[in-house]
Amino acid sequence: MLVQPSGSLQIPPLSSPANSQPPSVSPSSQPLTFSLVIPTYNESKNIQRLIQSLSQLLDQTLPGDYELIVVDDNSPDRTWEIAQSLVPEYPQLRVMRRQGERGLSTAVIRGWQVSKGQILGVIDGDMQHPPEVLLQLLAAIQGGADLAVASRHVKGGGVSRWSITRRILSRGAQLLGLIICPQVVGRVSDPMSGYFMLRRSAITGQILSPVGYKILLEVIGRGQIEMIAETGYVFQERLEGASKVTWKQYVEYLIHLARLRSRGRLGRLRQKFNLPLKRFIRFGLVGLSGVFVDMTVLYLLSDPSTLGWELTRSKIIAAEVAIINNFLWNDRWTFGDLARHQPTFRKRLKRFLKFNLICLTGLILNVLMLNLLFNVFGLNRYLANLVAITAVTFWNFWLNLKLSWRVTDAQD
Ligand SMILES: Nc1nc2c(ncn2[C@@H]2O[C@H](COP(=O)(O)OP(=O)(O)O)[C@@H](O)[C@H]2O)c(=O)[nH]1
Ligand SMILES: [Mg+2]
Repeated sequence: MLVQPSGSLQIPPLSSPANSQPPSVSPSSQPLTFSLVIPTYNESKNIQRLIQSLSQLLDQTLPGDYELIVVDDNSPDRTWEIAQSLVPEYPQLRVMRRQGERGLSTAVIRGWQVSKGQILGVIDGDMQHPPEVLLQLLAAIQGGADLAVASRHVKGGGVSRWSITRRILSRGAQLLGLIICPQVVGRVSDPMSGYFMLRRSAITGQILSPVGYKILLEVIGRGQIEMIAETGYVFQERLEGASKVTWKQYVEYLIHLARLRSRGRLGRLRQKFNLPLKRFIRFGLVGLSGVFVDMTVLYLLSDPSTLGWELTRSKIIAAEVAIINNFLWNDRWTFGDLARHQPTFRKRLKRFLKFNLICLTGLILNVLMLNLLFNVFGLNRYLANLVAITAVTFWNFWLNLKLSWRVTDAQD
């Protein structure tokens, strides 16, 4: 049984003697190619099947050059004991029974701390992550990626039988993450994934400080990750045991995001104010062109000398034509560099729908603000309108930058 490390959550480099610190680590301290950590809590019914399929796969790809590290938090169902009993049959398996410390993220890090692999990975212990995907992830790292993430949100990915509520909760959490901490959450399509691997050197020496479940956020937030690859996978239904996710994980997720966000604040502020200025000006000019389009269409449809349609109907059409005009220019010009990475029709359509939705919320905000400034604060109506338009332009720009033209730097 592996000895549980203590102290700071830091992954030692392979040459460091700290790595061989636990006396029972292994007979040799030779580095390996790959270490896969399996965090478990009450997975007694799943562990054997998982170890069997992982070993079968890896014995073919990396015979004798990998290790499976089960990190069990002293499960009442004695998962650790069952895992340990499998060691004679699976010599690449190592087991840690953790006591006095609990939690998914720290379990993963403790496992990596005692590992000997140049590539570090994690997979759930409940068979919800299909083992075969492992080989694609490994190949991606060997092909040069620093991080390879199994994703439910790229081609080939999905969830098997999730209720609409669960899907909304999951997407809502992702959206919230994008707003609170876009520089971490926005880098991958599935920031909630618990199935990924990374180059050890990308994270060695960093002091990690995760809260709760989302270890991937921590890796992206604090590691030196340049190239990211993603592979689609379908999140399987649980056949045995039960999920440990409760409302507490949602709260922890928010705390974790806030913590990651507060780092390197100055640098990001600079980025924020320097970089998008050009974009913002373009966005403003495109917005202005939209006003002309809107006016022209409104004239053509509603003026008594032209079609003479009813005003509201004409205005709705005029606004939508202006939105389409703005979207096309923004997609080609303002955010052209970002859009080029995702040129498919589907992605463009998705961007367009998001743009539409954001413009709509902007319009509602505009009307509310105008009313507030005019009726409550007694501002001149045109001045009030100008203030409202300025504020809403910022709102539209920022949300569109973060949501519509957010391009992950991952490659399928
Ligand atoms: N060591 C350890 N593993 C945990 C803990 N909580 C969950 N796990 C394991 O992490 C994996 C994912 O957890 P699960 O509850 O299935 O999450 P879900 O798939 O998102 O519902 C499973 O292998 C769990 O056994 C924990 O506190 N400690
Ligand atoms: Mg699970």
